[in-house]
Formats: sequence, C-alpha cells, structure tokens
Amino acid sequence: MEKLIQKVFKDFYPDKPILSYTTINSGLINGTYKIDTADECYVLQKMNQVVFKNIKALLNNKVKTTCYLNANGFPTLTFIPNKDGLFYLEDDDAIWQLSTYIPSMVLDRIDSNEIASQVGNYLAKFHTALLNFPVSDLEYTIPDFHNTIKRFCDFEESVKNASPERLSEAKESIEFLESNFKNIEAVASAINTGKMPLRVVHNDTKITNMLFDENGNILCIIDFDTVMPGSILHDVGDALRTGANTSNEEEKDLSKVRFDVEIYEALMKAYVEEASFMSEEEAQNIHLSLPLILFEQACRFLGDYLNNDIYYTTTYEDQNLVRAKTQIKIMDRVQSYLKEKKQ
Ligand code: GN1
Ligand code: MG
Repeated sequence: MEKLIQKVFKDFYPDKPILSYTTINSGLINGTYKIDTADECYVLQKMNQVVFKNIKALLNNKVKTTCYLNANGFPTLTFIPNKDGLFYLEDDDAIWQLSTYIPSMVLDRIDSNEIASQVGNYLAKFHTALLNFPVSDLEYTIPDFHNTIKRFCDFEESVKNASPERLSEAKESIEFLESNFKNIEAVASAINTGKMPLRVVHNDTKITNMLFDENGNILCIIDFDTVMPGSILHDVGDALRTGANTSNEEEKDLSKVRFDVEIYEALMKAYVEEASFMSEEEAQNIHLSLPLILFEQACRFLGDYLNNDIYYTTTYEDQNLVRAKTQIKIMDRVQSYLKEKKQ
C-alpha cells in the first residue's frame, strides 16, 4: 500500500516526499489517509466506485461547492489539482482525490447543549451560504439518495429475497419498520413531490463529519461526497440522528442508546432561529426531520443486512443489524417524545 500511496501523492505533488501516513477509519465508504509531509498535512481519499457510480460528477459537485464556499469566505475544505490540473487522479481502476488537512477534533456525539446549539446554528449558516448557488449546477450523483419512500421499497425487496436465518434474526426490526412507514410517509412524499424547496444540501451531516477545535468550536463540515440538490430536513435530521444519541450507531448494548432530548431541543432551536430562509412548509415539517432520517437509515442498514452486507463495510457478522437496531430504538423514543409534546 505504501508504494501506491507514494505514487498517487506524487501525481499531485511531484517534489514533496511523504514523511508518514495513517489510515483514517471513520467513514464507511471510501479509503481515507492522512498524509504528513515536511510542511503540510493532507487527506488522500480512494473513492468507492461501487457506491459512487458517477464519480466524476461527484468530484465536480465537491469541487464546485467548496470553491464557491471558499470564494464567499465560508471556511471549508480545499481540493488540490494534480499536475495535469485535474482535481482527481485515475490510477488503474481507482480514483483518488487530495484535499487540505484541517487540524481538529472529531466528536462521536454531542455532549453539551452549547455544542448542540453551535451545530444547529452552523448548519443553518451552511445552508444560508449555499442559498445562491444554483441547484441546477449540481448533478444527482446518487439518484434517490434520500428518497425515503424508495429506500423503504428497496428494503421491502430485501425482505423478500433474504435468507431465512437473517429474516428470523431481523424479525422484530422488520416489523417495526413496516408498521411505522405510515408515520413518515406524508413528510417523505411532501419532499418528493416538491412541496418543499430543493436546495443545495450536504446530505451526510453526521456529527463525525464535523470538525471542532480544541475548545469545542466548530471549524467546518467535511465529506462533500453527497452534496446534491435535496431537502434541509435530511441535513438537520442526520445531525440530530448522530448528535442526540447518547451512544452511536455502532453500539451493541442498546441500554446505552438513548435519545437525548436536551441536545435535540438545543440543536433544533438554534437551527430554526438562524434559518430565516425556511419556507412555511419547511418550518411546519422540520420537527419530522429526525424520525424521517432515522427511519430511512434503519431501512438502509437493515436492508443491507438482509442483502448479506453488500453496501456498508462490516467487520463482524451482525453489524448492520446492530446498526439498524440503534436507529429503531431512537426512532421509537423520538416518536413518543414528539407525540407527548404535541398534546
Ligand atoms: C455512509 O461513508 P460515510 O460514513 O461518510 C453513507 C451515509 C450514511 C452513513 C452512516 C454514500 O457515510 O449516507 O448515513 O454511512 N454514505 C453513503 O454512517 O451511502
Ligand atoms: Mg459520507
């Protein structure tokens, strides 16, 4: 691997020797490496071409949006062109991309109301910064990425084709998703039918995609792989999905997976206060963003489990089932909470 990394990096910086490199294991899709040189550090990524079929359009989306944000003084990543002026390197069957490295910390979850408010406020500012970026300049690199209804239909297909062993292991979770679809169908369909505006959104705003300084101040959001036209509900929902879980999506001990109401309220309040651009429809539905994305993510994890783990990287047998159960547990709590709050 070392030789390959050296070779790829040389294409971007022919005269900069690599001092060392480390693998960054936080993402579930791409191969990511931190590269140290004498004067700078970089992030080198080997893009997953099974997941990202239209990789060049995806790289275009990333470069266009980050250049736009940088030009408008909104802190973000900077992608580096190679010696031919391209923002990627094609090597055999792999595609690589290089960006600046931002010294920072990553949080597994949000552990204070201050950070929750900061995240909500930041997300609204991020959306505001992209309000004037033309949505039509971006391609749908993963069609139906956050089409929750389609995700549910795909999940139902997986149920039909699953092995009897996995079906039996997943029985309770399948029943939960099938009986709760009705609760998110209306909001999912309002997004699909254009009742809420299409905006430039990040689409993967999990808390581990946000970088913080040592004092807990947010520096920027990373991982622009899925920046596409979409709904703000998905971004708000994904920040809450990961931020308002007292543990995380990998937790095997479900007693540790709890819905943190205070974090939820602080993040949501800060977002709503700052997001003055929201349409009436968005403002009326924003409280459904969390159950919506939890439902979708549970369909994706459980569907992958039933498909014998073909999408998400797994390191042990039931990992996708564990992931699905964490989403379902939080969704159950959130629904009860939202119901109580209404009464
Ligand atoms: C994937 O690769 P990563 O970890 O950034 C996935 C997201 C999921 C997330 C769950 C392209 O993101 O949609 O929410 O895992 N990205 C893709 O952890 O499918
Ligand atoms: Mg991602």
